[in-house]
Amino acid sequence: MPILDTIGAGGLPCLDLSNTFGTARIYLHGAHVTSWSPIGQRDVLWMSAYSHFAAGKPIRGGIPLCFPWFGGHPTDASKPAHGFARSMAWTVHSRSETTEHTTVVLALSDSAATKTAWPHAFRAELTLTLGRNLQVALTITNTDNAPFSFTEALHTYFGVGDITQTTVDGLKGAAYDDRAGGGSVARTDQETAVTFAAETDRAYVGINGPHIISDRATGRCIRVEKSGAKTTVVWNPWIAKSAAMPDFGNHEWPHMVCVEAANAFADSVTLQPKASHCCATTLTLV
Ligand code: TA6
Repeated sequence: MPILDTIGAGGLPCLDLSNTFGTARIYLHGAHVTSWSPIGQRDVLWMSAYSHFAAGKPIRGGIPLCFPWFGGHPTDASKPAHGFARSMAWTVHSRSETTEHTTVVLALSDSAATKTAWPHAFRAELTLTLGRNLQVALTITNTDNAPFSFTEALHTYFGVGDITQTTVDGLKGAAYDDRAGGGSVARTDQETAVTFAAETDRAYVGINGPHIISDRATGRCIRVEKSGAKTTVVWNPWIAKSAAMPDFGNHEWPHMVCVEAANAFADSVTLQPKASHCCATTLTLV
């Protein structure tokens, strides 16, 4: 089954994967997965109709890669939110196909440009595997001669019929940082499942999942599994925050939810020289 080199939106190069289980698209820009459609199903991932597709700008939707920091830069607000990995050109490292999986690996290494933002030598590999489910894995290797620490996320946007009829489970009893409205309030999740009635921006640390997204408006359920990811972030911008984003349509917020496999806040990762760490998520339509 083919892995086709093609030109996507904005004239950006991408790879289109297809096999008996479905199709997926990944852009070399940001190693950004923008589409996953299991056979006979509509896309599981959400994309804004207003997304940029341009060098240096992140794509809005799909699976943005947040690295080497999650959220705002810890000390320098002039640096890009969620790090630089999602706005840089990656290269194709390898492709492979079996009867069960179609796999591509994209790579990004340190450069003069990355070192101005983050003074460390690293190699990042993004492995996309299309099979009965979708697996996305971000492996970071310390190629420097001193330890470094980073935070990261596979910032997955899921398409839903109506956020007000959508729930996310697997978080009951867990502590989280309520970041809605730009705040930071420590809370404990008392709900059987997260429901949405306003801007929702929650970071749960030390949580393994899995999580089920139940989209009652369409009857769809998506299982989100994580490995090497101790943080789960749940986000919907709601009305005001989405209206403030030029690459996010004013009427798009009811149709998406982010459930992110991450290592952020207290879950930051420290790597010794030559060590590697893999943060992965497996998405399954159930
Ligand atoms: O993961 C949730 C979050 O950190 C929100 O606070 C919001 O900023 C979102 O990421 C999107 O960030 P972006 O830089 O892609 O607009």
